[in-house]
Amino acid sequence: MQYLANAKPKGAAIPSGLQDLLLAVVNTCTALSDEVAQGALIGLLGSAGSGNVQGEVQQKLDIIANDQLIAGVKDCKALAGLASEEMELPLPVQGTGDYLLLFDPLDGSSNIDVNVSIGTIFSILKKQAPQAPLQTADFLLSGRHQVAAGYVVYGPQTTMALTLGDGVVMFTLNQATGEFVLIHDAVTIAHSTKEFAINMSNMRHWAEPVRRYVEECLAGTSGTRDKDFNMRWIASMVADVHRVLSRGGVFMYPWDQREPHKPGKLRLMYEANPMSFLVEQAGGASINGTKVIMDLQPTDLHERVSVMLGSKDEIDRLQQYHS
Ligand code: P6P
Repeated sequence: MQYLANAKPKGAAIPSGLQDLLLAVVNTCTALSDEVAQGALIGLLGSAGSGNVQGEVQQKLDIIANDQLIAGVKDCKALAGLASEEMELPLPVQGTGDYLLLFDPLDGSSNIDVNVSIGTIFSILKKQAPQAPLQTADFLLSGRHQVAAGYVVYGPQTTMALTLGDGVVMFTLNQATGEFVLIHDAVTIAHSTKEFAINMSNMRHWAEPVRRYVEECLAGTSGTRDKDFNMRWIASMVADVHRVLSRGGVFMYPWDQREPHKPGKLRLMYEANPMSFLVEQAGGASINGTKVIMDLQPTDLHERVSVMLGSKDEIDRLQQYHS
């Protein structure tokens, strides 16, 4: 990808090892795009008949995406190890690698069988103790330690959003050539919005600040807000966040009292942190209600978190309601 060879995030070329790793991820997602597009035609829809560490039923494509990402990156000399939503433990790769790759291989997989957009989310951390043998604790770094993050959404177009810590760029896959073509070189999220995304069926289970915020959105100009709002819920985080990055908005999957012991549904390390990096780099904000998500110190590879992200004015309002 020419972009990776020429880009100079924060004025410096992308280290070659990181370039190689990113290219391996991109190439794997290019192949996945084709498989997702064929779905039933190549027998890839439906459940794999197994469960993952999250206690979720795995779809065939979940496992295929996971296996293909591992195969696609395992020879990268700079990759010390990887962690996946689909695997309980991290996988050591190269003993002397600098980077750690974390991913949700196919987010939104409950949508696979009904032809709704799904996607791959990835986050790259720099290993803090490069020479020591890899252990799970190496991955438990806050989102501030990410050196790169992105997603590829498999939808009407296959589009990738990427940040290397110096803004957000977007590419669309040219299916004819197999190349990702740059379509936005400085993605920004407007500070205000008229659009919010949340699963409304959980309304009676939300905490008061979230309920207050959503009720005010629903009341629009007949309530305390100065505008009417629109609502979206694709139930595929990649697709919902892509809409927020593309035209602003607020995406929320907050804690609720259905499973009060869990801080939220979405995973911190390979869903919330990479999406928060992208959103902050595009001028938005991302909190768990009271705290900035990228400042959270993880204690478990698969820990969950309450997520509210998007247009800064709205996230500031939500944080104020939680304080
Ligand atoms: P619900 C997909 O399974 C996912 O992890 C996210 O991509 C999505 O935002 C959320 O769950 C949807 O959850 O409870 O609305 O089905």
